[in-house]
Amino acid sequence: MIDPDTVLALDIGGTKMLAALVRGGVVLENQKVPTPRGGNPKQWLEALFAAIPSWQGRYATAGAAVTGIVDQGFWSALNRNTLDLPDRFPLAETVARLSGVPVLAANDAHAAAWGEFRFGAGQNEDMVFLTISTGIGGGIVVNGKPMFGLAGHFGQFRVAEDVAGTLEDQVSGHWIASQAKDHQAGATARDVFEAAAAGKTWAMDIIGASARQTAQLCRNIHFALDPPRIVIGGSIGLAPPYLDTVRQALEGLPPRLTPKIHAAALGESAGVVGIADLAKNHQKNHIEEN
Ligand code: BMX
Repeated sequence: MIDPDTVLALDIGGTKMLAALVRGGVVLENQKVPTPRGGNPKQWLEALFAAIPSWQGRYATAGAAVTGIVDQGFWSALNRNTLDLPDRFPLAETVARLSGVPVLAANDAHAAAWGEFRFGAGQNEDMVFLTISTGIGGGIVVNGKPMFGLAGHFGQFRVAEDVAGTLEDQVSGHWIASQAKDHQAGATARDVFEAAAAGKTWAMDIIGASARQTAQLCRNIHFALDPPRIVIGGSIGLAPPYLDTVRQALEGLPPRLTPKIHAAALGESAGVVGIADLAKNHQKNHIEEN
């Protein structure tokens, strides 16, 4: 028996892929697999569906939240360093074929922003969401509505005319790992946080440099959008002592000019919870329109 309120939610990031059954903002079941470094999106999606065969027939709608830009259901990379995929992959059509139900596709940070707004740290108040993870993603909820398209892609900001690459290439998980190579060969961002927790100064310096850049980004967002709160999530954003370091970098500012930083409440479930709610409402509105 298909429960009309249960949604199959997928979240494909630069490092991991998550599938979940979501109902009313609650994750009923989930499966996590690493995002393959090779292959193509069709193979990644087939691998993800191969991990959830018993879920067929248990959901009425599907949502796909992915790293990259999503326009009318087509998926493209903005930064191939974060995830390399061909332009305009037919994401919604492919997930609809694999799932057998109607699908809504959106950017992963946009979905996570909506999840935190509706069920997490956002408390249904306008907000900006930042995920510091493989890349830097962002979502904006203004007048209670989510923004889509390129909006919120703060990781794609250019740092300066004479600095190649994007802001996320100087801040996020990939950058943190790259800075560690002279200290610990092959270190991942997680290894750097473990080294910092063990008191390694080189690791604490790398994390500090990244967090201070994020603090500057929050100041710029504050001047651009003046949001009541900036909710920060992501594998890097939520790893201690990242947020405390961001807050330290903002100390001493006049209160009105200080961004209000909140830790994301839903952790790695924000994307699947958000895309599930967006997909369910989209389907409901679609039915009401017809
Ligand atoms: C990049 C971009 C964004 C994404 C952000 C976080 C790509 C492939 N992705 O800025 O769309 O939201 O990374 O991605 O261009 P994540 O994989 O770290 O969640």
